[in-house]
Amino acid sequence: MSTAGKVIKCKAAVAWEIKKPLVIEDIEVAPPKAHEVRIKILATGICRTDDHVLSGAFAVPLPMVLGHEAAGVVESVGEGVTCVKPGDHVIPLFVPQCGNCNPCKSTRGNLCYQNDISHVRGLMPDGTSRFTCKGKSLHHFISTSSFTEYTVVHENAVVKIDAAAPLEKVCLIGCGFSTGYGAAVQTAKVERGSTCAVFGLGGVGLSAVMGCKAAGASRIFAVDINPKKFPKALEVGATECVNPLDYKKPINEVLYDLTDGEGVDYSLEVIGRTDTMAAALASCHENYGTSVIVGIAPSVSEICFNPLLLFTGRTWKGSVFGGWKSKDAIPKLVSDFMGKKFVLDPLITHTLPFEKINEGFDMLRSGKSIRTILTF
Ligand code: COD
Ligand code: ZN
Repeated sequence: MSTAGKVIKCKAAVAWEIKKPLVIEDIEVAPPKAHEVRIKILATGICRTDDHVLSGAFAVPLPMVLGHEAAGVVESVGEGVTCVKPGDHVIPLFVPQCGNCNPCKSTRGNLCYQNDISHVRGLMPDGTSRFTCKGKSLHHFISTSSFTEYTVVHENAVVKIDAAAPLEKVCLIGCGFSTGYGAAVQTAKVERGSTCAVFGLGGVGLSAVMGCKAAGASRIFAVDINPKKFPKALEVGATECVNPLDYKKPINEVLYDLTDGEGVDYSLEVIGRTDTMAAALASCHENYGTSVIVGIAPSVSEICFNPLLLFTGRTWKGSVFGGWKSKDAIPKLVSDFMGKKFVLDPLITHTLPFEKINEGFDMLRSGKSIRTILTF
């Protein structure tokens, strides 16, 4: 029996409060309105950004259905939707691509004005929610919300992918892989033969290491305070691993020493801390080094740095979703994965049934996992 046009009752992991486990609840998912798409989620990864909400570092309105790194199949579409149809395999886009705003039209940016990241409203573009639980409306998370059996997204925030692609792997192209890999190849524009330092070796940082390698970097320093991350970093392309806790000197001085006083050509901060953002900047070449911020620091924080670091010529940039224009890039990245141009397996350390989502968060927090994929 078709569910199109009807409210679907299903399971979702609801974030009611910060610093509390998610609660698996029965929720109602309304049918998609005009220009919206309802998706049956089949696989979703747990990313640190989801945990930033639960820790309180990333302030958003609650209650909310989190999750933003996912893949699924279209269940039904609202009026006027032409980009996907029921049965299509899709990836939801946490950075939408409307195609009409200045960033979408410019070749220089990818942060579509339809995004719900810069000022999180936690609602569909029309200002309403499609989720309810126990009579209460639940917020959507950064245009996606994937910790649920069914979600509704705007047509600007979903893209069709190759139906042959394994959803439990390519869901990572919806965030972690593309964010890290793109930060290196697109935002930093790492050059062949250059030296790089990647701060933070989670799923996103390891993907940045892969990007540095693919761009032909000759030395890639993998920096983390958890040495258990090092074997994996070496496996995906790092040439040297550095634990800041092994040194008395600040890590930027250590990296200068390791590069004969030059500093690295490119540094990428993939942790989300202001101290490591400043250290990454100070680690790159004084005159032509480029440092890219990939992490988001806690909502209330500010950064203090010596302006001389920039005056002498360094470039400091930020990167959202690896600089990719999401609708254009994701199907191509999926094809590249199918064509074996890069691997995703090293990033996936655990697979769990959706109901065990809180165990997945515990493993991320304890540093045991890189990516846990939840299947439905
Ligand atoms: N020095 C060195 N390494 C550190 C330090 C430190 N002081 N503190 C923590 N680390 C290491 C941890 O041991 C860990 O290995 C790594 O840093 C972080 O990895 P994860 O697994 O916690 O995180 P990821 O890879 O899932 O996500 C990292 C982000 C920076 C992307 C995330 O934290 C973030 O800030 N996201 C917001 C930015 C963004 O683009 N969001 C949109 C969707 S992701
Ligand atoms: Zn993410």
